[in-house]
Amino acid sequence: MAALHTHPDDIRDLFSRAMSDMYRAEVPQYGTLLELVADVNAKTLRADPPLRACLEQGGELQRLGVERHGAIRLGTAEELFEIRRVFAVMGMHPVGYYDLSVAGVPVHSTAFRPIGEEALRRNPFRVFTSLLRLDLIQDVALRAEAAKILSSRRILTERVLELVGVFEAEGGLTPPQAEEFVCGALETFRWHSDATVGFNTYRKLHRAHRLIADIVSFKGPHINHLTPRTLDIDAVQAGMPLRGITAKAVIEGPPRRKCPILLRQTSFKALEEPIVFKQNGSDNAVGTHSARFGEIEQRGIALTAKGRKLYDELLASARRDFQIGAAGMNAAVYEVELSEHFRSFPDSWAELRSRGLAFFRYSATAAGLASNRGGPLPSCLDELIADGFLRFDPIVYEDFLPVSAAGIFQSNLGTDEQKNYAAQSNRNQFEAALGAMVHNEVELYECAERASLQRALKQLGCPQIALA
Ligand code: OOG
Ligand code: NI
Repeated sequence: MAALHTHPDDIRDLFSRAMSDMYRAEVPQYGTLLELVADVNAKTLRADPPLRACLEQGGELQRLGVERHGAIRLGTAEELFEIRRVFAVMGMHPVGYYDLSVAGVPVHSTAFRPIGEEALRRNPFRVFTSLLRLDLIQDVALRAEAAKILSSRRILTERVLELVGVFEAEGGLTPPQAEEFVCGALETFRWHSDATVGFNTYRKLHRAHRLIADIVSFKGPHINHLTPRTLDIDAVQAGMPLRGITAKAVIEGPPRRKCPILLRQTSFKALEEPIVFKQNGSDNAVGTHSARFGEIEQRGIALTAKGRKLYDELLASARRDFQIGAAGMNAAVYEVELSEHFRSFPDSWAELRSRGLAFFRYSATAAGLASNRGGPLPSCLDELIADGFLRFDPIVYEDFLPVSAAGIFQSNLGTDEQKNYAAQSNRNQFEAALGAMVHNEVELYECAERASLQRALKQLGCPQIALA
């Protein structure tokens, strides 16, 4: 990238702000949610100075107010391929593979997100991107019809594709090009209240699965939610009804803990929106569709493969022992049950570290740097930490959770729509469509941890420990 180019991180920042403005204008309830989140965050920071200090240390405070993610659903392999190129312009790369078929949702997904530490700090905005799996639709005729409808749409403007070409050839976009790109990209994610199909076709697609109707019936992959970050998701969940927002029954993910792990999420229910269907002879022309909602997330520490295995086991056992009723009955009991099941998951940073369950960012302390100049330091990591020469802070989990994502999908599709597909993860097919391999998220956290440790130990003058 040359100096005259706008940095991809800056293009992403422009894009996430433009998306936020657009979504707030399109979905007023989302604006109400943002106000609630801002209030809760301010109150939490006032009440918890150590938390404030911790966020400050991690460079998190200034990025608290920006949206963390959005989601789209694509119809074809070609669309996924092109969207990868579009996101690359904004420094967003595919991380992780999520098979949602296990939960009865006929899609598989990845998250386009920034990868480097600096990029994440600048603006962490990511887009959970799902690809429809027509192969999971039993009705062969309907499958063919859906494929035909999808094959004739173009979700990107000519100009955006052209600018992607410029980016790839020149290694960047100039500021005016970047602005034009963001403006044009926005068109792809905009809501269209006019369907590209008649009402009867819509109904047929809808009967097969609401998600199929949502993906196939429209001009493009409208952004279906945006998600701000909260420091206290339980407070936001409790606050939603007070502001006239209908919240999903339970918070997805781990229970509330002293040391938050992974990701907790909740959402408000999708809105019923008026749609003008294509007029086809006697085909009825007006109706409604619900797709767009709002979500909130609270992120905790990234877990190692070992930690993640324990999380998956405990969650599965909780869900086996206690199933939440379809209408959201027993939500309070669910929270209690979940906490019970997670008792065996350590809830202190020190133990999460010593048992190799989570990832940390290491740094040399002022005392460590001073001692380094004065003489030899302890020769093992634990001692450096015990003596206060080396500190460790949680690395934030930047990805998604398949069981939680399925819960978010389901609550916005209506709980009566659970369909069971055999688990048939098809990562190869997904990556072939994408035209690239997805990054392995655990490896990214491992690298970040290792790099921080090497840097800190070098500053302390004992780089040999890093390799031990
Ligand atoms: C995506 C649902 C998943 C999340 O945060 O886990 C998701 C969708 O409904 O398209 O956004
Ligand atoms: Ni989401």
